Amino acid sequence: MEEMGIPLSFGKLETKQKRKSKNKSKNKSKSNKVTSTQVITPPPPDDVLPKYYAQRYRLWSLFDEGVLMDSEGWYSVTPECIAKHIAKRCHNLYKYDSITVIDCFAGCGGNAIQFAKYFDHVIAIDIDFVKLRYLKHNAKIYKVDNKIECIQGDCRKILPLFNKVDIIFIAPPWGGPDYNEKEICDMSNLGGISIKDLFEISLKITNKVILCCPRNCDPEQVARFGGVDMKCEIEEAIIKDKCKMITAYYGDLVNPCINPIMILE
Ligand code: MGP
Repeated sequence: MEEMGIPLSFGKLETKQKRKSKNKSKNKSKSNKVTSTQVITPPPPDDVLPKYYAQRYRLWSLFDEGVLMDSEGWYSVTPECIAKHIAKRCHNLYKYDSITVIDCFAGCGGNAIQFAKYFDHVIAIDIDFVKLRYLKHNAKIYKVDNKIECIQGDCRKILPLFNKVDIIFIAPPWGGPDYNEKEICDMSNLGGISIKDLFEISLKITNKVILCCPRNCDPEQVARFGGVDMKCEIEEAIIKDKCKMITAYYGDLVNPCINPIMILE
């Protein structure tokens, strides 16, 4: 795949003929003529790291339709194929559409939108009103805005207001793009949010919980969030030979064909 117009191969031996034609094209480019076949990639916005901008179509296949993200969205949105996989996996389990999914840290909508592709009712919670506005806009692009209800506020206060929710999805902030500078990312307290407390609230509503974790998380710590006797399945999401993130499925979302991690004490 070619991203940001970066050539795919480097360091090939140059023949005389090749060099000649290269010089020719060099001279051509001096004339500053833009031909209709040239693709001009706009530069990334100032507050976006180029590595995230280079992945924009991986984050959103409909990026060019006018997807909106704030700077946090750029580095934290789930790549579309991973968000789709998570939603599809849940749908395969239920096999029907009329269930409710809550996305606790919905951001600009990468996961909520994919859930809404498979299920009728998605509740997107975020503390940041601007992110939710972007989410609604992006959901329109993906033609699922009628299935997503946005609630602005702290998910720890909003979750207890629900007693019938089928799936709770938690993709918390991991502490910015530098989360992987440490060997192990401690997930006990993420920017003042205790994941243990969040699980305590969530498990009163449903045992079908999903937690998005950084690839340098501690699987045992992640499994323990579910508590004693709770099954937990750890799934690595790999894109082009690299683990992008880890998804933990709890309770009845665990695939019955695998050996889950069991916390016994
Ligand atoms: P990354 O490791 O920052 O990027 O994030 P990448 O491209 O793997 O860069 P490299 O330098 O490590 O090669 C990988 C993915 O993790 C992002 O695309 C996001 O989907 C997700 N992600 C990153 N952060 C910092 C967060 C976060 O704070 N919260 C959540 N939920 N997801 C995040």
